[in-house]
Amino acid sequence: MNKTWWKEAVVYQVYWRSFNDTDGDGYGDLKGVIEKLDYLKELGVDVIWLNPCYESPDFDNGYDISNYYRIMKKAGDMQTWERLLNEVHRRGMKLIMDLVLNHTSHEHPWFIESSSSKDNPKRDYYIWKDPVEGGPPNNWRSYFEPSSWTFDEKTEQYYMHSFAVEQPDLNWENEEMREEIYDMMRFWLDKGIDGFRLDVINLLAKQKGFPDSEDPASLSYLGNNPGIHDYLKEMNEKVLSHYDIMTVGEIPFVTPEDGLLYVGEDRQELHTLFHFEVADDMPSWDMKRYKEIQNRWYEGLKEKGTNSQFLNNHDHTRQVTRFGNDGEYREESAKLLATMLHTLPGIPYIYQGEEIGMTGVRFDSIEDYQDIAMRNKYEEEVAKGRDHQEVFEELLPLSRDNSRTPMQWSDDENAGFTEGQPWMKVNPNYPSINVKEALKDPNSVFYFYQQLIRLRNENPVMVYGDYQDLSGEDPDLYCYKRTYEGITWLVALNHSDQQSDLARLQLQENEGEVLLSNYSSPEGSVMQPHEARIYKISK
Ligand code: ISL
Repeated sequence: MNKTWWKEAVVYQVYWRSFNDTDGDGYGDLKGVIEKLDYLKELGVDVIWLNPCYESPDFDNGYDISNYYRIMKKAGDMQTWERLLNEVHRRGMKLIMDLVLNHTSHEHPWFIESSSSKDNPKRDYYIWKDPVEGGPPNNWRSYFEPSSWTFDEKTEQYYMHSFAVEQPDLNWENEEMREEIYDMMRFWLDKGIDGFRLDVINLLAKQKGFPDSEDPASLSYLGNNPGIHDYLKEMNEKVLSHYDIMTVGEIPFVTPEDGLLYVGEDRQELHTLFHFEVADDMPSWDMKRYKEIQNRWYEGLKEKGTNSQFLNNHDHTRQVTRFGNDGEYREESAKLLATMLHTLPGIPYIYQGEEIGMTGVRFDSIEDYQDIAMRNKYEEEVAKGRDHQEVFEELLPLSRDNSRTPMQWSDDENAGFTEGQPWMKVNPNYPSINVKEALKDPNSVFYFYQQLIRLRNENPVMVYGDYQDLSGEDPDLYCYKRTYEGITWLVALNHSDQQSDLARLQLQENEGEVLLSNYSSPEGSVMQPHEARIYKISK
């Protein structure tokens, strides 16, 4: 595998609307991101992934774009965005933009024209179908609605939306539309950005003939359809290959074999991907399943493609709550999960607040939750006659709002996020979990992340090393080797609330030097609850 800057990067995801508000409107903004760049530089991250900040009516927090060439007023303006890019580059960091190409907002001029009449020149920029037996063209549901079709009274046809009604899918079979997308991508790349995070990029191609699905709830029929690789090869040939950039595809419903078709270095499509075998399909921690997934993806991509490592983002609740221990061992657990993500094969992603061990929330009422996915699902289930409270309790743990509460900067009001009314309630634990506290405590989760990132910068074994799991079916211990150019590291993780003895794995850890641990005196074979150790075993 050849060496490249993006393989060696640690990426920090800025969900700007919850990051830092400088104008008091209760939403974060781009000026707020600029204000905190020195903080990110101190953490040591290389790349910033900025969630969508293009003009949008904001039904889905910016993932419903109404103008690809303008900045959403809530976030700022183009001049501020350009200052942000310059300030990021001035600090030696890079910026990748989140880009949504599967759908636009229903308020995008293209859709306003397309929906105005059947013979409008832009009609075919979107997916329109006649009713079938007086109803939707097929039985597909969408991520956010019971059906992926909405009837337009004016033109008496249905249009397709893989997500909300307000997010009509683009028709990628239309070459003119594709060329307009490529022009827009060049517009941003020519401004100097360093790449894209491509939203549900494997959904661009639709099943030929739009047949009914045997399992509408699976949604998997929305992705990986014939033609998708043709579109991505064209995008790469016409746009991406002309720039020294990083592209990461958000690619649900794939196994390693399918994933390799998107990110194989011989494929000329994308550089790397997020798969969702954990984030979408493993509701809570399952060590044996996690190891199996990691081992299968390592073998599937080995020497051919690059994976990502993440356990939370703006769509998935905070990892220390969902997959760790956010109570008695919160800091140890946050550090253990970080050690795992930064030493497993793949590019590690840090979601804002993860570096100080921020936790998920449990608000009391559906009124406290803003996310369209949760609100729609709640309405859909209650409409079936189900008990409100039961539905609410069921949706709570995986609600996307869990990870969208404001960044906790200090114990000041609203955690120092805003001087206005925050768009989303702040997690009530902010007085004790915040950046100000973390920067004062040499043993904080923040400084542990800083050490992990520094280790990565200084040791290619973390980036390019082979991987071998040594802990098999052990339900609590996850221990694996990374080897590169004669150097061998052993990572030992005790993901449990009890002590675990490494002796049961017959490892030679006692021959190694402890490079990093989340406990002050890592010694002997007995590991403390949620203890993580990185050993250098041999030159
Ligand atoms: O949110 C999820 C499950 O909780 C994911 O399945 C997510 O909906 C899916 O991965 C697509 O996410 C992306 O596209 C959506 C947008 O709402 C998400 O925020 C974005 O990450 C539509 O653009």
